[in-house]
Amino acid sequence: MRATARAQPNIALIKYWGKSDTRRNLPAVGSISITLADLSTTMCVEFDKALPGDVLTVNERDNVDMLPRVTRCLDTVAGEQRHAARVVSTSDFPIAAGLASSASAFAALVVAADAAVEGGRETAQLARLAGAASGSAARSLYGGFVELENSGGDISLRCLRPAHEWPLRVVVAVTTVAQKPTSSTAAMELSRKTSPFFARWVEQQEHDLAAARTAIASRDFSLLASISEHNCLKMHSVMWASRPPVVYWNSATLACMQAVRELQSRGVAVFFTIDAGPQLKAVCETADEAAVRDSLEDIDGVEDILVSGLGAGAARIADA
Ligand code: 2P0
Repeated sequence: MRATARAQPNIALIKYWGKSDTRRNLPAVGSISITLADLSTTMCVEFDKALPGDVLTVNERDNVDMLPRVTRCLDTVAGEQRHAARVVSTSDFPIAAGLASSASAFAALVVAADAAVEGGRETAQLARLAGAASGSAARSLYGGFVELENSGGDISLRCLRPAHEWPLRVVVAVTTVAQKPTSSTAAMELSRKTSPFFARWVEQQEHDLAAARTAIASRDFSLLASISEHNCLKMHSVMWASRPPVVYWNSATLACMQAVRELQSRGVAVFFTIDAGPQLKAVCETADEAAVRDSLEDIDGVEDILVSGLGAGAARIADA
């Protein structure tokens, strides 16, 4: 009753922000993401009848904060009558800092837990279970360019294009690894309840999804760049206009945006996106990776640069 899985975080280009059903954790909008290849979370789940309760270790430390969410997720995969579980999670990148660590963590968790109980579920079912735990996690079950749709009360996912067909690169400028001040879950609810822009955000999402689908189908980098940046800035405008406002950026985030603008004015094929955290993710063509990296790494306040290609979805791996 033990299994290990590995999953990669994903970066949304057309963002999920806001829920239509908080109890079932259903998103108010569809989203499109890219799954990364070179950052990952490895999750080992072992059900053990000798254990008095679930235990969670994250990066070699006991973690009680995330334990209730992990317990709920394990209940949905293995049933509430299951044995308690020993869960060991290891991520090779900063967690809870706007780098989508909950996506890779919950994607890996459902795959490992299902394998540990020999559940034999299809990827689509595993994605629904991961999405119920963390909306963005559903997308990490798939590789490449992934669309998540909220179709009549349930989510469905599909791969729009596998990674090898359009091998873009992602350069992440890490501006702080401090944990974020407001969780995405709380900030989304604040946006829905108080932001005057929230309804317009939801209304316009179908347009942005359609444009991104077209861009991905035709590998049109400039169309993907313009719709992704616009969608990202709209999401942050919704947050900024919430009461109290939710601002995840710092001055280095803005300096990185400016650097991307300068690269673009020199003809470099690059665009930025920013999630619920202060890191800037620059997406570029392979040939431009070095120029993007060189430009971002010298900016004051940039603590680290992570680079990744696009990769595959979550999968079971051999136990350590
Ligand atoms: C996304 N984010 O599409 C958006 C963009 C952050 C900004 O999905 O409440 O951890 O657990 O469903 O998945 C982060 O939110 O939220 C997120 P819950 P999750 O990637």
